[in-house]
Amino acid sequence: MTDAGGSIHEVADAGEQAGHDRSEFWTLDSVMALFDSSFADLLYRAQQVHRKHFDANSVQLSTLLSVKTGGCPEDCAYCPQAARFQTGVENEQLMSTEEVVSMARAAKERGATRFCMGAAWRSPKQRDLEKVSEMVRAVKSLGLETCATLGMLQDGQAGQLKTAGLDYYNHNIDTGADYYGEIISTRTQQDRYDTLASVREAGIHVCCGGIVGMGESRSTRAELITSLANMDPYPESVPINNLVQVEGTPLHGTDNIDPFEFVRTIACARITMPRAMVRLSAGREQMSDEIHALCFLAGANSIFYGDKLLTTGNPQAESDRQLFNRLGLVPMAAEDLRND
Ligand code: SAM
Ligand code: DTB
Ligand code: SF4
Repeated sequence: MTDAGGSIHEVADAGEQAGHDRSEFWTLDSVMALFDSSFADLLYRAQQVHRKHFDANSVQLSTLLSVKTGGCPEDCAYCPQAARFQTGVENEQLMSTEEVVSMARAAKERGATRFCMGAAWRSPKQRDLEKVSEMVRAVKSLGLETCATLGMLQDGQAGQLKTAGLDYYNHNIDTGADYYGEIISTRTQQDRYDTLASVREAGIHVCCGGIVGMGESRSTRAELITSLANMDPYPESVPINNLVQVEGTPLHGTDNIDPFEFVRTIACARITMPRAMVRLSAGREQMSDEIHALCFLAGANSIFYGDKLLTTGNPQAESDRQLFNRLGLVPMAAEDLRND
């Protein structure tokens, strides 16, 4: 044990017992104690929690597609799709349902069980929401789980997506409240919580996480995890992104996060949100096989699978298959996914 003494075990048990229906309240100090514990203690604890709730050798595969790329009016300092930054990302129109379905079919054939459609919008216009609803309906009918990330939703829009068959809505709080203003000025974190509340109310599963490696402190990372874990209930899916640095964005040139600190962030997410799918998200292309393996040991049980994220690269599907073989990991079968 480390200086954190028994506290790492006590705080972890509290969250674990909370199950998924009743969220335990996590203090920033208790999450900081997790971050500050020794790497071995933290990973041991994360594995105990992981193995209690999941098959630790099974990883869920989600494929992303940018259905509307570029030209976004927001100013998220990490994002290559913000119109105000010169990043070379072309501004494209909303894709047709036929194109989306053919990409979804290919993703399913490669083994993905969830298909996530992303749009570079501050919030969707009503006529665009209707088009995306049509895409959701078509993708769902292929037997895939559906996810969308379209920005802030107005009254009634989440309900429409639910009716179309949307299983998950991705909307990230991105970073700790103390650092949020350094990253985005065109919408507040409260705006994000409001959208998340309407998603919950509509009965859609919440996919909500953040980005690390944006120059934030450990305490900001702990604050991000604390805020996610204290949502009641906490999100069903928690994407942990490592900043993909894109030339032309304000965050290009930021010091990279220590890879072990990234692994610690995954472990803290697993311990505080025991039943969530913790997704090792953006940044895998820049990550070694060894750090991938540590992330899986730390409780990550989902990845974005396929050669592209939204506008940036992701490892080739074949190289992920090889990594899975080397580690004895298997893709999570569709029938093992939640069906509530
Ligand atoms: N426009 C919508 C929104 O922001 O809610 C949906 C698409 S947006 C690209 C989805 C998420 O991708 C962001 O919330 C952010 O967490 C993540 N993201 C965007 N650019 C990233 C980057 N360069 N590195 C890591 N994650 C990124
Ligand atoms: C999430 O948390 N990460 C994904 C998904 N949700 C939509 C997006 C990552 C985007 C990385 C930068 C890009 O490819 O444009
Ligand atoms: Fe727009 Fe989303 Fe990128 Fe922010 S993260 S600039 S809202 S596409």
